[in-house]
Formats: sequence, structure tokens, C-alpha cells
Amino acid sequence: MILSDNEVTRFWRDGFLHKAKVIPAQVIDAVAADARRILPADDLRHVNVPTPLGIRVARAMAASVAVARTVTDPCLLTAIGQLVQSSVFVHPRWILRVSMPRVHGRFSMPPHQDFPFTQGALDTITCWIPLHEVPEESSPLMFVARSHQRGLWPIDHTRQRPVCDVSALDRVKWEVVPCAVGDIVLFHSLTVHASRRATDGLSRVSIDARYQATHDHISPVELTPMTDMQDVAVLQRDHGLAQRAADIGLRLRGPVPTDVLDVDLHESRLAERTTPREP
Ligand SMILES: O=C(O)CCC(=O)C(=O)O
Repeated sequence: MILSDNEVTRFWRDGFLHKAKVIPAQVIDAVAADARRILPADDLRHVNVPTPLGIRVARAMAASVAVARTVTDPCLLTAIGQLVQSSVFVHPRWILRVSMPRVHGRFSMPPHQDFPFTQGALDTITCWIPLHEVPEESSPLMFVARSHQRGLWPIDHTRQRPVCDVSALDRVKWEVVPCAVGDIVLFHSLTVHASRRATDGLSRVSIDARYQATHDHISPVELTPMTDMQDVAVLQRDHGLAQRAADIGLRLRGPVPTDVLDVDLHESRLAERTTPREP
């Protein structure tokens, strides 16, 4: 067992859980080495990845075997299995995310729930894994505890992506979660979360991946690997980056049902799935 009974209960009560020292240092080191090879900088904290290059980098990094190993780390899968009380399916759309420092605002990533993006299983769990220490000033994740118990929060329809309407979050209390190397943060698909704007002027590099029970619903989009080997080739050609011909290294675990649930879920289903569970 990786998680204690108390941690499992806390996850279902709060909608998120910070767990220290889960991923071995050498596993993170291997990802960082791959990232330095693919990204256009030696120092990950000074990496500069403007959009749309960022999308190419994310796809290229998805081809990294080291990233695939990290998101399928046995300790991690055991921990998530404890939460969903099932064998675990790893969504093949993990992301190596470079969060660039911003000058204005409170957030780096605006407040959102993952469910409008992933759909499928309500009990989809995101695991967030930093590649370096992330203190308060380096854009840590922040959460509205227990927000997953309230189903879907109002969405800001003026934005291109389904992020939360911040006016609905006026009075909420945010819990900021600084991390050390090897730590993970797990959160539910309905937990409202964001990342704090970095105040150290540096980039922050992390992995996020999604998991669910093998028997639960999944949206077909979530079955499409993020990896695009063509993006690796374009990066190499346009940016003179080192040769990287990694195997995709996906480990799909299934079978999973592939029907889609609409965002407007029936309230009783939400209540049933988000009631805090006893361990
Ligand atoms: O890394 C970040 O800044 C945000 C990550 C996030 O929101 C997510 O993985 O859903």
C-alpha cells in the first residue's frame, strides 16, 4: 500500500492529495535529461517555449520513454488503484508542461476543472509531477478543497477553453501546494484547481497525466495519444535540436468502455460519484 487509509479518505473528502516521495529521483532525472535534449535550453528553469512551439514540444515530449515510465511508475499506479479501487487505465495523453512566468495576474493556469476537458469517467484522477522543487514562488498548483463535491462549477463562456467563471470563485479559499522532487499531487476531475503565477521569473516544468478505473466510461478523445512523431521531426528541423527517435512507450491498460458522457450530467449521478467514500 502506498497511501494510508487516512490519505485515501482525505483524497475523497478534499478532492486532492499531496503525497511526498513517491517517484524515485532517478526516474525524474531521466525525464529531465530527455526534456533538456528536446527543449531548446540546457536549464529547464530558463526554458523559453512560446506558443505554438509549446504544443510541438508537449507532443514531442510525449514520445519520451522516460516520461512514459514515470506516468506508469508502479508506485503511482498502486496509489491510484487504491483510490479508484480497481485496476487502473492510464490515459495516453500525458503532458510535459512548461509553464512560462507571467507578468500579470494571480494565476499561471486559470481556475478550471479537468472534467469538461476529459469527459468520460467522473472519477478520472490527474497526477501532477514536478521535475524540480516547486516552492510557493515557482507556480505551484492551488486547489479549492471539496469543490469536487459540488459538481460542475460555472464556466466562463467568453473564453476559448472551458475554464471556470472566476466570479463564482470570489469567496473561495485556495490551498497552495508547494512540492519537492519526487512528490506527486493527485486530484479529482471535478476539483477546481489552478496554478499560482510564478514570482521568481523562472519557468516551471511538470508532467500531468490522467487515470481511471479500467471498467469506467472514457471519451474517445482521451484514447488518442498526444504523441506526434512528426512534431519531433519538425522540432529537430526548425530548431536544430538533438536527434530523438524514442519509441512511443505507451502502455495502454484496458479494456475500457468508450462511450461519452455529456458535460450536463444528471445531478444524481454526480452526487453518487462524488460522495466522499469510506476507505
Ligand atoms: O501545471 C499547471 O500549471 C496546471 C496543470 C493542470 O491544471 C492540470 O494538469 O489539469
